[in-house]
Amino acid sequence: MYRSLRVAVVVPAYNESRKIAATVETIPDFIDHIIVIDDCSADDTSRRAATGDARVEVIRHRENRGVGAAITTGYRRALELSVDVAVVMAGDGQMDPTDLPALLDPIAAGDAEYVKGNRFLHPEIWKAMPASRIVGNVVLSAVTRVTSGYRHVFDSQCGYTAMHRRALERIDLDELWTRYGYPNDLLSRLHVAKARVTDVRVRPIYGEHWRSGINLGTALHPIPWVLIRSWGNRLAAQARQRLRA
Ligand SMILES: Nc1nc2c(ncn2[C@@H]2O[C@H](COP(=O)(O)OP(=O)(O)O)[C@@H](O)[C@H]2O)c(=O)[nH]1
Ligand SMILES: [Mg+2]
Repeated sequence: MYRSLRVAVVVPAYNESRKIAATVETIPDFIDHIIVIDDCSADDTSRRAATGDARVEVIRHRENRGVGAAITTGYRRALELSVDVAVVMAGDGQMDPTDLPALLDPIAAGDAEYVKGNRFLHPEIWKAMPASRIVGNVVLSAVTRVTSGYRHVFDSQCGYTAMHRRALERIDLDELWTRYGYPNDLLSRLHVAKARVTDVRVRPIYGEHWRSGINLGTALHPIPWVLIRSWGNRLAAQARQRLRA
């Protein structure tokens, strides 16, 4: 429990056998459930995720479906468990568990329904985040302000987030984009659902061995297409809302 909220942490993991146990072990005691989704890894991610901690549950996809699909599976399980908040934390140790209270406080205070990390609010960003990532992220964040409708949010690619069940229930999880680009798509859908969204400062972590499935290739294709699709979907859904009103 965190300030009377029951909280699940959803951990998408794909070939994270080196990092997953350490990620799970650092999740603080006030978290009630840890849902690891092994997205059909070729290594022993599932086995290593089961650290013996009674809060941990490992769900394995029978085929690789992408990070967005893995998070969707975790969100569904969180809804089944009737938690108040579902947090997403990557399985690669790039998110600092000491930032969890910062993510949860605006929800506990009733100020937001979706809180996302913003590494650009942290002074270490310029040293920690590789230059190519900064450039790509600034471009995608600026475009996502337009496509999502949330003009005040930045660092759209930060996957460290917390969502209240009330917002989660208003999103059609079947429709969510399943691969890279999902956080941008989710933001557009949250805007249609009229969710209150806020950014909080989180620490950027790029360890010595960091790697990512995102490269110039994914940044150019398919992410721009996902953004255009999300933008179109949002404008169409909001036009329908206005017609009904
Ligand atoms: N690359 C990749 N990562 C996945 C997939 N499914 C789940 N993930 C997890 O999603 C998280 C974020 O992925 P990552 O490639 O590190 O993205 P980045 O940190 O945003 O650059 C990691 O914990 C991955 O293990 C998948 O199909 N591909
Ligand atoms: Mg990563």
